[in-house]
Amino acid sequence: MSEKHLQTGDELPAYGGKMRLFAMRFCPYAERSVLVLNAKNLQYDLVYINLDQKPEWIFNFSPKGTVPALEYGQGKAIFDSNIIIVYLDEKYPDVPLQSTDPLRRAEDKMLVEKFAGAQSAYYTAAFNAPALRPDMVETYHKGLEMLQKEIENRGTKYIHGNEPGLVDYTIWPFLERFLALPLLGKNEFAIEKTKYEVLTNYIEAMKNVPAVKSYCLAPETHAKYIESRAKGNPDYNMLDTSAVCCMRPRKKKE
Ligand SMILES: N[C@@H](CCC(=O)N[C@@H](CS)C(=O)NCC(=O)O)C(=O)O
Repeated sequence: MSEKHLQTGDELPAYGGKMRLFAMRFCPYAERSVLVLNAKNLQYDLVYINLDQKPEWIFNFSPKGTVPALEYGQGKAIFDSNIIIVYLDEKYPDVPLQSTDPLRRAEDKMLVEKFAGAQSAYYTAAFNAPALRPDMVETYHKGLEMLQKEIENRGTKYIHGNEPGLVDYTIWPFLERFLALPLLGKNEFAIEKTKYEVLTNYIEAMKNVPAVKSYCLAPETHAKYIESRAKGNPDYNMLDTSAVCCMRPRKKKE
């Protein structure tokens, strides 16, 4: 498994007999799939794609050339993070990640929907700062307040329950990236402990979930990637080849 992002002209690696996830290391949607694969202890290969110079073959797996796409059997794939994670949960039920109660599943989906405004505000702040308006910052905080309230009301450690579920793995990749915004001078996006105590505890708990810990990146690392993308030159290959399992960026050897 290489951290290098394959690009136009690069060959599709030989199929190794395991499921393959086509991803981009900094994509929050791809991260959802990685977390669910990890949570279910499934064997898989990861193939990273340069999204600015896409290899031709990505379109065989994902018609729009977006990631994530999951090759579940040789040459056969599904795409879109929400489709992939529900597929994985239903196909591999040993570690169930959704409630058995249809109403709770509906509530989880509504929660993700209500959180979408915060995600959009994040994208504008990170990648299109001149377009950022005060109402977007408000929407961002409304999303965080809603999430905090939901965690409080449910009274469980994670949103799903006493273990994380699909709803947690769907939202987490964005929370992970939100923590980078103050490092980019966007202090109005800080998740202050005084206001967000329950949410902050939740964030700390999520960082320690094994499925998350092995893939999550430090805010400094996200900030560095965001800066490169905002400047129009995303540095897809900025991580050390093996720098996948750390909360902190690796110190370069002097
Ligand atoms: N709704 C999709 C969104 C996926 C998405 O937008 N992925 C981005 C990377 S984070 C992508 O592939 N961008 C390349 C493109 O749009 O051409 C999902 O949930 O999987």
